Amino acid sequence: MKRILCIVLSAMLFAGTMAMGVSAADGPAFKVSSAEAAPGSEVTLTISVEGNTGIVSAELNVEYDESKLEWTKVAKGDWAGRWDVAVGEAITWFAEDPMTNVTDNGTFATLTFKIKDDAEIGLIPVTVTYDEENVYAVNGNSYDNVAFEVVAGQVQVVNFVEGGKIVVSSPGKRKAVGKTVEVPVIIEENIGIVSAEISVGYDEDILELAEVKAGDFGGTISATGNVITWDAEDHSVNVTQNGTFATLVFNIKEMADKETGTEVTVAYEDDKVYNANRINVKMAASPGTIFTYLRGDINGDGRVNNKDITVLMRYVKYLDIEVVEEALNVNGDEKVNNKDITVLMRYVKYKDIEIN
Ligand SMILES: [Ca+2]
Ligand SMILES: [Ca+2]
Repeated sequence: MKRILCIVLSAMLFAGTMAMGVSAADGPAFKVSSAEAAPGSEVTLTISVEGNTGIVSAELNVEYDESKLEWTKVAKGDWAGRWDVAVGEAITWFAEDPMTNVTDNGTFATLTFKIKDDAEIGLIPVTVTYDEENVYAVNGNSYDNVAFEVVAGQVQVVNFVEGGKIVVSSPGKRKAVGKTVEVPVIIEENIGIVSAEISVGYDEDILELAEVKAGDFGGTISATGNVITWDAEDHSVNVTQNGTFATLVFNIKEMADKETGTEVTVAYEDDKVYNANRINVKMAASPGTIFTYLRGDINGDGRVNNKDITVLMRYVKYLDIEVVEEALNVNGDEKVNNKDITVLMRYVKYKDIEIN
């Protein structure tokens, strides 16, 4: 009998998508909502009433696949009256006043299920059934059955969970061509991972990835080319901390666009970031931007020449001209003053010293 019911339900579900919109408008319906989650997690579904023409009682049986779902909680809905709700039992409601039909729509009950750890990826139908004698309205002294359509819901079992962010930091200041820049890759709002393989993207004409330093996540971390691989010490225990995952050290080879800088991105394949249950973790990834400058290029035109000396002289005297601030302190001491002008003059003319 149960097997037959299952087949009938599957068929209903198949036709469900097309029939759904129509059914609600046509007349009274019990509608089960749908949800999506990974094995091991909980989902909450509602049984709602639509198109109610008036009833004084309803008793619904919850139908689901017990090999894939574990029913963990049930809560009564919005209506006043007498309720009898318990996990694994039929949900029973009687109107407060047996003489007055309730015509409200809305939530009849809320069901919580845990998706079993070994549930396969796919759809699990969840629906309700009722004995026609158990859903009825009052008409004077007679209690008449009311036919409700049932719209099944479903739990979509997926192999991923969403949460957390991988953020590439952006250095606050412009960095000089020829020097190195450290770019921390930060994990925020971590929902728990045990392994991550992340590739770093950057403009190879401008940057060269010189080194990847381990962050604060413990376990083992290594880098091959632009791919960083991290594994927790124990693959059965999620690491949920936040903070620096790794620090990228780049050599700056060339000037980046003065206005837009150069981007450093992170990306990963779906199955390369996962948690202790071997469920993929989908994290948002956001890039960082590095702005660069040429040492001695005070006016930011991409060349180092006499104009920079003039602009620096004017800046030191009048402070009334736009400059590349990071380039001003030519000799690298504490101040921007005449000494910087002198050093820049020598640098432009003879190129026989290092400048900042
Ligand atoms: Ca210049
Ligand atoms: Ca100085």
